[in-house]
Amino acid sequence: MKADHSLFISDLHLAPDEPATTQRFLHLLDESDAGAVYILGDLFEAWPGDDCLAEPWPAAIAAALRRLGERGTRVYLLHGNRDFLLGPAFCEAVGATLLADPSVIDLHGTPTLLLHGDSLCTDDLAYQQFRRQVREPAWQQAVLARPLAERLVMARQMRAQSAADKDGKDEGIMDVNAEAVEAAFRQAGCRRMIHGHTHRPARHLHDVDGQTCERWVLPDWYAGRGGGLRCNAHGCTTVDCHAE
Ligand code: LP5
Ligand code: MN
Repeated sequence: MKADHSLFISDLHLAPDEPATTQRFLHLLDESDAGAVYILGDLFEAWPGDDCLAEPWPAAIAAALRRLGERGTRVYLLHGNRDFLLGPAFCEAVGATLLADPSVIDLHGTPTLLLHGDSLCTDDLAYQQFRRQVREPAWQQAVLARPLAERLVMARQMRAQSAADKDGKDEGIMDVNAEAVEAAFRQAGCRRMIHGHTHRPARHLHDVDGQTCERWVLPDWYAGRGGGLRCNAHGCTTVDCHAE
């Protein structure tokens, strides 16, 4: 019987050339006795399509998540802005359920809104335009029809372009927009939200129409950092997975 708590993580940005981060992630999975693990986007640094599961490294990550499921933990995934091409083959290999972004879940009795977080960064107009394009089914089909090697080159070009664009952006526009946060709370009709993406871990309180709402921002796993959020019927507490 699994413990009655859930674990939330995001922004691991796993990549084969960062084996220490992968090890910390696998260790967290091995140690976890959560009833459910929610991965709220950007599990991978870049996901070029599920056909990369033919390669050993992505297959090993999928297998580790599958073992977690076999030990009785339910696994849920949301797309991030780096792994929006995660598809049915990956979910099937893992035994995971893909959740829409946004989704409201009943988290041990508290309705809770889950998002990756990028949709809340509405001041970043260039990013929102990019997001709309890459979430178009027709764009995704056309891209997935290209050979994997070509997609890997495109992913590198996109990363380079994104890094260059970010250099010229004000830090403020790369954070969530307060009105977008309030609108998301109102639309979901709940008072707790969990998201990642901004790499600014914190617990924020928002006043929405006179009600206090709680917004948890998950940490990224870059540069030896890492962690998540553990929630049960009594509330949520942060989990530290920094390198020792
Ligand atoms: O990711 P990060 O932290 O650097 O910045 C994000 C926003 N950028 C993105 C772009 C992604 O990093 C691109 C990587 C995708 C990898 C997987 C794709 C696999 C597809 C393979 C097949 C094609 O999400 C950044 C935000 C920032 O978060 C903070 O919120 O500001 O937004 C941008 O930088 C948007 C840019 O301004 C515009 C997008 C640049 C990409 C344009 C591609 C052009 C060249 C492509 C050639 C094929
Ligand atoms: Mn992200």
